[in-house]
Amino acid sequence: MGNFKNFNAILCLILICGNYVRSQNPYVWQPSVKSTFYYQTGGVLNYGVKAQIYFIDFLRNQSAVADLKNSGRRVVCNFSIGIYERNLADSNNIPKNLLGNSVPGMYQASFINIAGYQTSGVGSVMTARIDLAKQLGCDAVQFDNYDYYQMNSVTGLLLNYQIQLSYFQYLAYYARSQGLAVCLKNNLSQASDLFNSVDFVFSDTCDGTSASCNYMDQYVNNNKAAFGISYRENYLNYIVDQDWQQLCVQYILKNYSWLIRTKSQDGYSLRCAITSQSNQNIISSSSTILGNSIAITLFAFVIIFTF
Ligand SMILES: *[C@@H]1O[C@H](CO)[C@@H](O)[C@H](O)[C@H]1NC(C)=O
Ligand SMILES: *[C@@H]1O[C@H](CO)[C@@H](O)[C@H](O)[C@H]1NC(C)=O
Ligand SMILES: *[C@@H]1O[C@H](CO)[C@@H](O)[C@H](O)[C@H]1NC(C)=O
Ligand SMILES: CC(=O)N[C@H]1CO[C@H](CO)[C@@H](O)[C@@H]1O
Repeated sequence: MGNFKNFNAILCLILICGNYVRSQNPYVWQPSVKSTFYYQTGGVLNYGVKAQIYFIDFLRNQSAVADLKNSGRRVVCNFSIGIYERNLADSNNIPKNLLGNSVPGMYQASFINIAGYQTSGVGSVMTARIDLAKQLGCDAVQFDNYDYYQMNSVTGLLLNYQIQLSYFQYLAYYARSQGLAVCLKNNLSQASDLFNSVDFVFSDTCDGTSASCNYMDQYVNNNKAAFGISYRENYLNYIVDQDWQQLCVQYILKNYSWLIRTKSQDGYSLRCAITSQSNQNIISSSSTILGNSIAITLFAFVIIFTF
């Protein structure tokens, strides 16, 4: 009997059960580890990047989804679930009595009280956004700007770990039931608890030595892709200040998919990647902009990048 059970468990692993454990809908897309991606948070979308996956602000450029899909890209549709932004088509659907303080450094944005999301009206605004993402053809949703449970003095709200976790899980479950994959953005302190609720992970806050990056290891080790960005002050520093190369090597060895870019949306990004050249020890970093290429030797590796 014991053996029979084990046999079933093994069959289950080999066949489909992994998918059932992973999600409510076994047909959601899951990016493979080390997929190439491009991420742009504002400005005019750079449409010409050679990347398998685009992360975009889909509520502000809905036509981009179909255009990117038609060119063979996968599209991750990003939107805020924890802040109110005045200039969106559905902004007025968020009840004003749920707004906390203004978000420092963000134009006309306020924190939303997510406690009671199932009855307060916030949950339904967000599930409607998920419905729109599905209708437009997004492959995945990325929930942004919600990880504030340790910032009650800033938000003016009374949030806690459990409220935030349950809100995310509720929306993730809904997205997957609609056939969309779910990306966890930042907030890596809940990464373990959210592991079964999401399909891949993204961070632009863990940089280099930050211990929070290590939360991503659990994902890659279980075939869930980890994407990230490290920001550098300006483009020239890519060449002058070579610390990004060490970051690249570190992330390549961890099988993360990583970009180094400027904070301003000027389109310059470097991609950390392994070349498929004959020499497997060659590690290269290539920018998302095609053009001239330069090779730099770093340690035992050759770093190649183009811009
Ligand atoms: C996602 O949306 C939020 C809120 O609009 C924004 O701050 C962030 O930069 C966006 N990221 C992308 C990839 O569009
Ligand atoms: C919206 O996306 C299209 C690609 O579909 C792009 O050509 C256009 O520049 C984008 N608009 C903005 C404001 O980014
Ligand atoms: C990275 O992926 C390769 C297979 O592509 C694997 O052999 C290696 O162990 C992985 N490294 C880590 C740190 O997971
Ligand atoms: C608890 C925790 O680690 N929260 C972090 C979530 O991510 C944001 C960045 O998006 C950090 O500022 C928080 O410290």
